[in-house]
Amino acid sequence: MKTIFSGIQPSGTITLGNYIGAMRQFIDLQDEYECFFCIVDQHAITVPQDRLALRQNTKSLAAMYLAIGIDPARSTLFIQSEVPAHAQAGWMLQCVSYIGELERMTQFKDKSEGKDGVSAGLLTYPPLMAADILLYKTDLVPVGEDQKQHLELTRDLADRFNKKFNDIFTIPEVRIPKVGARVMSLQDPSKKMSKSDPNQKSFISMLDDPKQMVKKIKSAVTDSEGIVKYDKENKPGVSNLLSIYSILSGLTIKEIEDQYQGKGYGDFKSGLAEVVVDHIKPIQERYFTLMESKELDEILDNGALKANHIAGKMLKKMENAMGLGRKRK
Ligand code: ATP
Ligand code: LTN
Repeated sequence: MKTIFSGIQPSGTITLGNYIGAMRQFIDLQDEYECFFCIVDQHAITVPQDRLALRQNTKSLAAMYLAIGIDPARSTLFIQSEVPAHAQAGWMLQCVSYIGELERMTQFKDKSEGKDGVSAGLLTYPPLMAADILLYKTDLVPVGEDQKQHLELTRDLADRFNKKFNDIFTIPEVRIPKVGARVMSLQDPSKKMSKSDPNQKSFISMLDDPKQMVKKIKSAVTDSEGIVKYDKENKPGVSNLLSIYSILSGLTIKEIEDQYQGKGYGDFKSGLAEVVVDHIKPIQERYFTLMESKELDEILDNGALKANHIAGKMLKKMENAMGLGRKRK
């Protein structure tokens, strides 16, 4: 069986963008692959986090993974900081990374631009991500469009390590969904929807109450034309809403355009709000039950146990390849 690895940062509440771009694809993949899903809390601390909020977001993300349909009997769900091999392997991969290539990462540029006191961790974020992936001999990494560049770097680092030291890493492939790989902000459709956006109206959180979701959709930026039509260049706001509608309802864009022909954005937005609420409500119900249960800790304990075992073996191979410590089997 081939292996899948993906990670999400507990840097806020999961948005509809994270769900559509990444998490939604995880569910079906569980049938065909051995899957590892990680809560990457060490990546989250590359920007300032409140201690209590980080803990809460970590637990909440674990419950959300399960609520959307991750099955702990088939997939391994764990917290990155509970598997020390990630940070150890991340360090080794930092030592085979070049500063120049890290500075070229657009996520680094976006998150550091105009900021004082940018952490070194923000720059060395990608080799830690490469460690996450490479420790599990991952074949495929399902992510949203914004992570493509990090995946390319991961492949370069794996290849460089294999050639320089020993041929131990599998070179992973990226898997980006055909539709919904980049859900845009509701307030600025030129920017991706992001859970750490300070403007709450720009994203729909998977935990927003239905009234909030309706309100946010109603105030989403569109244009003055009043025609429901997909045109990414000239009508980015409407096109973004159409994509969300299509993905969650299963209708084609054309079917939705036909349905709202001659109607204004008011009707279209009401229809979309209904689709979004109907889709998210059952997920929220499962989420709240899980947050109350003891099951969550047990699942994370088991996940960490399994991940430590597998990652520990690859870490030893890496140390042997680089000559760290004494030779071990
Ligand atoms: P942050 O705002 O803290 O950077 P984020 O919302 O961008 O967080 P991540 O934790 O970095 O989310 O990403 C989790 C997964 O969701 C990744 O696979 C990423 O590609 C995907 N993703 C994030 N935002 C979007 C989006 N707007 N559309 C589609 N996929 C997305
Ligand atoms: N960088 C990713 C989160 C992430 C990840 C990973 C995704 C960390 N490690 C390993 C896939 C595989 C992000 O910001 N979305």
